[in-house]
Amino acid sequence: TMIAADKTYLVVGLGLTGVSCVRHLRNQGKYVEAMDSRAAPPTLADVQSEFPDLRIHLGFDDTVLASADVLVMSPGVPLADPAIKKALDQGVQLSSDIELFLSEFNGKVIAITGSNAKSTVTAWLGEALKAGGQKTLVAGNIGIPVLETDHAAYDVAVLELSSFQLELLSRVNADIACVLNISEDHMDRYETLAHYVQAKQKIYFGAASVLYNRSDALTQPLVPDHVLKRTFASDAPDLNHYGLRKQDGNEWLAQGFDLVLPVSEVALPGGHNVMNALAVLALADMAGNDRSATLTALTSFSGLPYRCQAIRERAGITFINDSKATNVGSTTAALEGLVSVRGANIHLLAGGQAKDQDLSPLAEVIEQTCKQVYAFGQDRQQFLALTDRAVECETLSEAFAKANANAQEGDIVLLSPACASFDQFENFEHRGQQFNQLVGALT
Ligand code: UMA
Ligand code: ADP
Repeated sequence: TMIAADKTYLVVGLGLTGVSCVRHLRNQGKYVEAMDSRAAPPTLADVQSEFPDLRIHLGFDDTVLASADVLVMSPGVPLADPAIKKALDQGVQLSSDIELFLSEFNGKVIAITGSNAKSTVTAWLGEALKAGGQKTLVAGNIGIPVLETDHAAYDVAVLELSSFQLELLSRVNADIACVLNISEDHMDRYETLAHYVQAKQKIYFGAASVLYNRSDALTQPLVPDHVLKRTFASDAPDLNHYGLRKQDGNEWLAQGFDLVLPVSEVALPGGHNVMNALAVLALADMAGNDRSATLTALTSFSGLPYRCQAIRERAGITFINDSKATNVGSTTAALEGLVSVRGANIHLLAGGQAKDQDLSPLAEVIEQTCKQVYAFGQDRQQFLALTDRAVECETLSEAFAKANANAQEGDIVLLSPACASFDQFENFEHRGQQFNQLVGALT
């Protein structure tokens, strides 16, 4: 007798996402093959030992792509890749880990994107919801593939979604969707800023409620009237919305006219983190979280590593690790936040892969905040062209040695590269670890 053949799922990309997809689909008894564009993806040996009978195709192959029923795409593979595009044009179905997750998960979904602050807000909100007694899954672009854990065990999922992950979805149908902010990033993958914004805006498709940044027009959703809308920004808020209010010389996080928490009690430093705290407050309220649990999280969260993290003070010099700053917006936030507390005495280590972004907005803030810039990595010439305060270095360790030699008591040595790390490191964590080792080795 004939057995109706099940669909063939072709997992494209063998990074964290791809491996989680292979595992998940196999657990469900699906027929899976895998493909990676690289001759030797770094995970290959591990994947082969975990799935000895998995067919793995190295190099994109038009015939294999066309004969699959579903492509389960990884975010690091551009949909515009000619081989992928051809298969999709021929009618092969598009899917992804996030799409599979959304189709299976029964709990509440809170979806968060933005050019910066995604991971911080996602993790912070996760803490607030857990403190409020909700079984909370925190996953996505933050570094935990959504299919990695058994999602049946959770009431609510807080998902950090990148523009690459959003591109792979049609309707997200989130209970709450949020775009935190938009500034230029990933211009090596997008033709224009408008294409990047369009990918971010997909997060609002089908949402029951939305939160956006009312001082950032690009975050504003085009959604039907019945969708509940809340906003946050640093100005005084209208009824039900979130912002800052002054009373008796003190600044407060506020909802409408209600003062909620003094800004001085927010756990993380810097004006950008006050905005992040407002977003967490708003999202937690929208999720029906207990307010006192939210306040506990807002005042006690210890932050994530490699985001403007003070590592050490030695001989009066403070070393700060902001390796996660991979674009102009995040480096600007670090420089502006630090200058407001410590003055214009920053030695900035920057460089790597500039991803075709326009670095020119950095010129002025560097003038106002930095004593010197130490430009390293692949696109260092772009920093040297930007400011006469920049000196050329090949590597991070050379940049660090020069900065440390020049820094005086009261100065800050800041790693905030405004670039991706992939020219000289595995990822931003690896770059951050190297900075910490250099700091730790100082005697
Ligand atoms: N690659 C190939 N060929 C392939 C597949 C991948 O060359 O066939 C390359 C990609 O170009 C990329 C690298 O391999 O340089 C990793 O890509 P991937 O899609 O395999 O990545 P994963 O390991 O699955 O990790 C992804 C996210 N990575 C990217 O979007 C590039 C991780 O975000 C995320 O944490 C993880 O899924 C879990 O959801 C990282 C990231 O850099 C932190 N994200 C970008 C950002 O935040 O700016 C968007
Ligand atoms: P993402 O996940 O979007 O990359 P992170 O929370 O990991 O966001 O932070 C990335 C970088 O952006 C860090 O350098 C951090 O200090 C900076 N950052 C955090 N919040 C903001 C904000 N509201 N505006 C600008 N930069 C921010």
